[in-house]
Amino acid sequence: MNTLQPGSSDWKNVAAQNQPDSSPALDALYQGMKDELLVPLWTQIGDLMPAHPQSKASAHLWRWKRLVELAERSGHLVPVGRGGERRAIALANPGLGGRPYATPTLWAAIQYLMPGENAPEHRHTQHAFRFVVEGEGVWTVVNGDAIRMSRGDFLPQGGWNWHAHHNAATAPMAWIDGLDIPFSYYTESQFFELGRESLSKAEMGTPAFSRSERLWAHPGLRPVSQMQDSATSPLLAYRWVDTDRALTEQLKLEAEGHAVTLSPGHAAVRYSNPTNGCDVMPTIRCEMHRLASGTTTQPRREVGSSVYQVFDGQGSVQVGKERWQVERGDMFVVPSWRTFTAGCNKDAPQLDLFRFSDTPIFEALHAHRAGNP
Ligand code: 1HN
Repeated sequence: MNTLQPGSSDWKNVAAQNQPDSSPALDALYQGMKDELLVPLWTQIGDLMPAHPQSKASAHLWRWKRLVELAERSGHLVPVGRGGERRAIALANPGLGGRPYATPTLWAAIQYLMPGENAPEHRHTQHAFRFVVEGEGVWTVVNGDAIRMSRGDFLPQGGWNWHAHHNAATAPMAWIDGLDIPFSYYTESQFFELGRESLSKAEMGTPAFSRSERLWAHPGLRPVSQMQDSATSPLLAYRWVDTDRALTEQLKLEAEGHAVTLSPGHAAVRYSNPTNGCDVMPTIRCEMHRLASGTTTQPRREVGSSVYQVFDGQGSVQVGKERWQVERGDMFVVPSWRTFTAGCNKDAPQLDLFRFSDTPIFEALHAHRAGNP
């Protein structure tokens, strides 16, 4: 008897329906399929077509203190240069079989450079960005344009651009890298080339602002010589002073009675490509969220995965059934369709959360769903 209504997706009850009784003939049939590398749909449909995303990735938290400590030890023990290319240490989600993947689509790592060190030039089709939670002194050089990296700065770096890094300071520096490596890996779409081992003296300079910022970092003003839209942002650094001011003004406007926040006390900005207003890269969305003291976000779930880094403050976050107290630098993963809520502690002035996600992939494919559960 069929007790299930149209619209139901309860495989547990329905999967046993209309299955043949076991018999030697049936066993022989299934063995015959196995020998020919064939699989019948009727024994597997519940796994192939779950009612909603069932992520293999876990909600997991990495403490910044531990990341920095291990990066520092690597700085003393492991040279950086051609071959290994980068002193980057990846978050390996415990649900993803030990691969260096934070989520099924996203790579996240802490990278570390000692004073005077250079990471050699190369390029890859994977899109990347750097985000700086503390420190300064490193310049990343993209197509010969040296870009300063300081606390709170966000530096997108679209695929297939040459890039190298150099630490011009007297102290080590750490930052985080985000890339779409797992996405490129599973879709087998990646290319890579080595560049020069060392840059010219001019490229090793330490300008306060890159050529890209001098051309593009003027709000609402586009160089008229640059009317061709680009899939990745030509602006290669989004500075903390600007991000901070945008968030501060959103909360001030809210206090003045204007409905500009996502929910009470929850301001957010998305880093966007000044040529088309879209995400800074075709595969990765990056945002900064600020929660006012004592406020909480609306619970939310969506298709696709995110990685967060606490930029500042203290708060509590809940991902599905997991709940953590978090502080500066801590990183955590929100798997696809897992309900996420964050709150700023009452005794903290605010909680700033940097977030990156694979949402643009699903939006481009019309496969994105989101909601308040
Ligand atoms: C890479 O080129 C960087 O340029 C960071 O800093 C992380 C992970 C895998 C492959 C290349 C960088 C990377 C990477």
